[in-house]
Amino acid sequence: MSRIANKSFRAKIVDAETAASFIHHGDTIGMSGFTGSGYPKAVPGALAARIEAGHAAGDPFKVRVWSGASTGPELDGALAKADGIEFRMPYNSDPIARQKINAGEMDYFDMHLSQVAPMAWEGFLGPLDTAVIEISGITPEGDLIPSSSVGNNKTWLDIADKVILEVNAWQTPMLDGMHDIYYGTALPPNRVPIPLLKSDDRIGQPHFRVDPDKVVAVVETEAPDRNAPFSPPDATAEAIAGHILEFLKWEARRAGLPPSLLPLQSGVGNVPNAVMAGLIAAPFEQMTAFTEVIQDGMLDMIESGTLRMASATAFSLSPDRAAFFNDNAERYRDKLILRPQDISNNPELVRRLGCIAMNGLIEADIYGNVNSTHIMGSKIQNGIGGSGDFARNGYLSIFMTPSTAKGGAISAIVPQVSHVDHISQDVQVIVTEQGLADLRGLPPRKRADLIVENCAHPAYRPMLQDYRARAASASFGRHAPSIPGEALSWHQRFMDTGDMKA
Ligand code: 0RQ
Repeated sequence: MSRIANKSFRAKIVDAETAASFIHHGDTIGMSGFTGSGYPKAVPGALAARIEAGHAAGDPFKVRVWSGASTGPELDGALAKADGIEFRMPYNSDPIARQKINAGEMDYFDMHLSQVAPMAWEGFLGPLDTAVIEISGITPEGDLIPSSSVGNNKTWLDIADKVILEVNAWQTPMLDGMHDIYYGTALPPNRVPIPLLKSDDRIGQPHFRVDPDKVVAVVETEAPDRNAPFSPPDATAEAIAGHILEFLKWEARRAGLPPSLLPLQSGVGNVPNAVMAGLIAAPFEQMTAFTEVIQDGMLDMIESGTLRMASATAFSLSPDRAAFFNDNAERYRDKLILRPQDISNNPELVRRLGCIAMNGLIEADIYGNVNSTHIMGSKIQNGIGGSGDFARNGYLSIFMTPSTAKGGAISAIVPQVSHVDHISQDVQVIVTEQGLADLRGLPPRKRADLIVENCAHPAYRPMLQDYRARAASASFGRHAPSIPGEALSWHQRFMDTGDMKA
């Protein structure tokens, strides 16, 4: 049965090539997609082919691409490979796009994910020519049933001049009803409180509205999301998860938190997934998540009954779990809510609910500043994503990492971070497989004591102790002692020799 229940939209069905012909050099395109789910799968490839043909004919064809967060190889990968992206925002994990950005061939604007939609509305980012949005169906009334991610789709549909829809029949029809699209946002000075008091509150409607006159093409697809497998937790991930669970149990007793704790936010990746796995056995019950992405670990927590419900903006599942979800979506219908990312990550809501934010990091310094994005200070890995939205505003902000990278050649704890995403005031707890540092209420030198003793790898701990001892007497000031000429020398040494120790 067709997913397009509206006659006038059915009349707009075309192939991907025809749809892509509506996009021109210099256009800005608002793509759907968030952490590899719900991104358009056909039009970007057809656009990449058009761009390649244009380049072959000497035509300088490039577009500006906005999205929710990361997408998939059929979108960022295909367009980057075709040298078709002039500018990209706000989050990317595609390896080809990453290589072009780091080669200085593609502009990239990395920003907090909750701020993208408001900033687009405010007009700072310029006009949006075309929205290309994956949906899972169209109702008889012409409303759009969202797909496996919501991201910025509501905003792109509202502000774009033209709209291209991809209706993906691979997505389970059971998604219908899981979304909560809030249409109450306004710009200052007309903003009002967002009426959400609990993770499971529904404050919007299940479908997107779209002005049918703007819809220039509808493309039918049947293709899976980019679902990446998680590696089973290794000893490092299990140790990190263990420290966090002990800490959460202690914190729950100390602060008299309820058995359901507080709403969880968990970043993407193997380690946060391992923490979720660990929570299944923890003595918490009826927990909720108010987070960005629903990953395998959260589905497992729901299956086990530990997690009552999860609110997010997207799925980020392994292929096995995605297939399982598609086959069993019915039983998750009252347990999952997908919202626009300006709501799922909204600082007002994160602060009100008191989320427990748990995110990965690239490196942290002895004072607790965190670098989540740039390797050696200059090479972007992914982007800040939603980590800042949650870290600054949560009840607790936990950052986790293995204590070393690149087989031990890099320490994740350094004298000074080579790039700052999260200032020390936004970083309350740092965890490695070595241990956990609860930094709340501590001045810089005491923070450094804990981070070096509890989190640094033994191979680097004496080097950090030596740096601190010398900084204690050589520093210009004694509040947060440092030796500026030496603070980044570890990074320079790695770039020169391939090892921070050598
Ligand atoms: O590179 O694959 O080339 O070896 O960085 O590191 O260990 O695989 O860790 O996948 O958990 O990612 C911070 C990037 C961690 C992620 C970050 C190298 C390492 C490897 C990846 P290789 P791992 P993870 C919600 C929250 C920002 C967004 C965010 C991230 C690669 O967590 O993107 O939090 N966070 N969003 O070798 C040099 C170091 C390194 C290092 C790791 N100290 N120096 N290289 N690497 N540490 C989700 C969203 O917002 C969508």
